Amino acid sequence: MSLAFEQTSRFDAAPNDLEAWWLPFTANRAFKKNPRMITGAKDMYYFTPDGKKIMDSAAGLWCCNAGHNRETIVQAIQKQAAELDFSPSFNFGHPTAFALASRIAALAPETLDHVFFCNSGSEAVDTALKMALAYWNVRGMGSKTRLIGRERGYHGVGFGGISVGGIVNNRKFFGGLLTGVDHMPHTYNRKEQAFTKGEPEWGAHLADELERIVTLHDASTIAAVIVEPMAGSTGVLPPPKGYLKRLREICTKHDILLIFDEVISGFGRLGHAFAAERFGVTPDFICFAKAVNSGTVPMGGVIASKTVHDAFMKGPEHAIELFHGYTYSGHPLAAAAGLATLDIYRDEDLFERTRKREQAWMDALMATLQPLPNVLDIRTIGLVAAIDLAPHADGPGKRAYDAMDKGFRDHGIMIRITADTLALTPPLIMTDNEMDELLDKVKRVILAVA
Ligand code: PXG
Repeated sequence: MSLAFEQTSRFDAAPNDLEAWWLPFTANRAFKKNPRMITGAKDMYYFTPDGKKIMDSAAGLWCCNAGHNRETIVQAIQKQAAELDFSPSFNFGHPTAFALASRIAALAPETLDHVFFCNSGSEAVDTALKMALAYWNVRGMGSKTRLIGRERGYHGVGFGGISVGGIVNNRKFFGGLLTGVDHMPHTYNRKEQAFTKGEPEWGAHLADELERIVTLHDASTIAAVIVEPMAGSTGVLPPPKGYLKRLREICTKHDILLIFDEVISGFGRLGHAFAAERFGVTPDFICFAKAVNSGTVPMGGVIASKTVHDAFMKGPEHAIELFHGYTYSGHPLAAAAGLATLDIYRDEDLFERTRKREQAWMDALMATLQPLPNVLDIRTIGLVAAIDLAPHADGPGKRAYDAMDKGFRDHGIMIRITADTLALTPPLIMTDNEMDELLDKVKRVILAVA
């Protein structure tokens, strides 16, 4: 066989062969036997290859907050690709990323004013953890190395993120993880909190567990605490009233940095630019990703406080201050998409709209879904909801898996699942009629798996 022939055949892999792509966080064998394929999207809907319209109740994966294939975002990406496809961000810069950084800093709480770009939520978490460690180093307090996370926390899939995270299956296969990590308890208690709309009354005292951990390890060994202000992936756990304020107080008292992982809660999901604003608590870092450009081009980042940033800005001016960064940090296409997305959020008042419709969403959701069979709890806040279903006799996860599958095949809706929980996080552009349609579809799906 000639080399030329071999090369042609290797580049001509059969387009419909599903074998090669090992899908992430997916039951691959079941998928490949009976795939759920998507070939198009517009606003609140996906389209299948056979032309079926599927309502997106998940904003993709909590990212397409402006809805799908928005014209101005598409155009911005096309224009940027034609003008500047890539430029290095080590030692060089381009105006679009600077403009986006300024816009993001302006949306963040006042003291958070420096934006470091990366390409995903996992990288954002690694970046914030590394910045926290390096900060104490440059301050001459290199003994502060411990990182404190929380049970049921999700901080992506990097080694830093799974170490501080608290989801057992994401940790147990991957060895010893980072050392020097401890975890606070999660804040969920069904007996005390079931069917709460918004922040539960019960649970603020759990923040005091941080005091116990500080007493155990001593503050001189602790660099940072990382939490999702609203735990998302684990099945939506809104923070108990007063909990985050208490965490902030304890961190401040002991000189420990506080990181909010807002990869899900950032950019409007809870009716504000950031959950920090909603809950009136300012961390030292915010991690973001996903909705920064409505999920169109991979992008993540960390917003750091002036205090942290300025601590690094010393030494000779030609010297690198932070030995960290990614080839695609501030990628022109991602940044252009980000600017166009922030324009949509502003021009369509999407954060405020979400804030104003929160009560109606929570009321309609409880009224429609609480009476249904197998519904053990519903948690809801912002434009988010999680519905816990009773596990099927065939084992945990089966009922929710069936709901996801039947939703897609029979009821025209894409539903995100985790264990036996259905998570609803629709694009913020959802109209009132679409909300009714969404709840009606979810109701049908829950009845179909009863
Ligand atoms: N932090 C948080 C709080 C997240 O929710 C990440 C970090 C990691 O982001 P990347 O971009 O590396 O995946 C996430 C991601 C779900 C779901 O349905 C949630 C995520 C990803 C995929 C699915 O709950 N969150």
